[in-house]
Amino acid sequence: MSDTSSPVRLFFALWPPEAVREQLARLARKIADHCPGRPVRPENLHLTLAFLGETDRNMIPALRQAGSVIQNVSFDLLLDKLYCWGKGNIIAAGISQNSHELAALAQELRNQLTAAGVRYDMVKFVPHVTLVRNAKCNHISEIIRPVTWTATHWSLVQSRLSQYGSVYQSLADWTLAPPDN
Ligand code: 2AM
Repeated sequence: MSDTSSPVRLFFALWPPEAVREQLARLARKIADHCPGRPVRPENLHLTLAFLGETDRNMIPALRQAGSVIQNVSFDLLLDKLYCWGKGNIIAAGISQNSHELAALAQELRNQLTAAGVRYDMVKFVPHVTLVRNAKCNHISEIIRPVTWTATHWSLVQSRLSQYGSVYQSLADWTLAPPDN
C-alpha cells in the first residue's frame, strides 16, 4: 500500500529529445573513458529548472497547475562547455552563451512556485546537464563538440533512489510552443 503522507522528492526539468540524449550519452561515455566515473544513464539526462526536494505529495496538483499556466516558447540551447564540480566528482555540460529564453522559463517557473507557496532550492540557477558522477577528475581539458538542443519539453519529475541509482518518473509534461516568427 502506498503511503499518502510520505514526502516525495521532486524537481522540474527540461528533457532532451532522443537525438540530443544520444549525443549527450555519447559524450558522457567518452568523458568516463578519460576519467573514471559513472556516466548518467541516457534516460536520466536532463537539465533541472527548479529543484524542490522532499515535498508533501498533496502539493502535486498545485505543482501541475503552476506548470500549466506557463506559456513560454521553445528555444535553442548550445551545450558547449564542461564543468568539473565537487572536487572533480561531478562532470556536467553547460552553456557559455547565456540563454535569455532558458533564464525566462526558469524564472517564470520560480515565480509561479513562489505564488503557489511552494518551496524550492533558491541557489543561483546555473544551467547544466550532469553527465558523469563519482568521477575522479581535477580538470577537464577536452574541448567538447557543441550539442545543440531545441528545448520543447519540460516535466515535473519524481526522483526515487534505488540500488541502481536514481529512477525518475514524470508526473506532468508540458510542451513549449514554437516561437512566432
Ligand atoms: P545535479 O544534476 O547537479 O545533481 C535531481 O536530483 C536533479 O535536481 C539533478 O539534476 C540535480 O542536479 C538537481 N538538483 C538541484 N539542486 C539539488 C539539490 N540541492 N540536491 C539534489 N539535487 C539537486
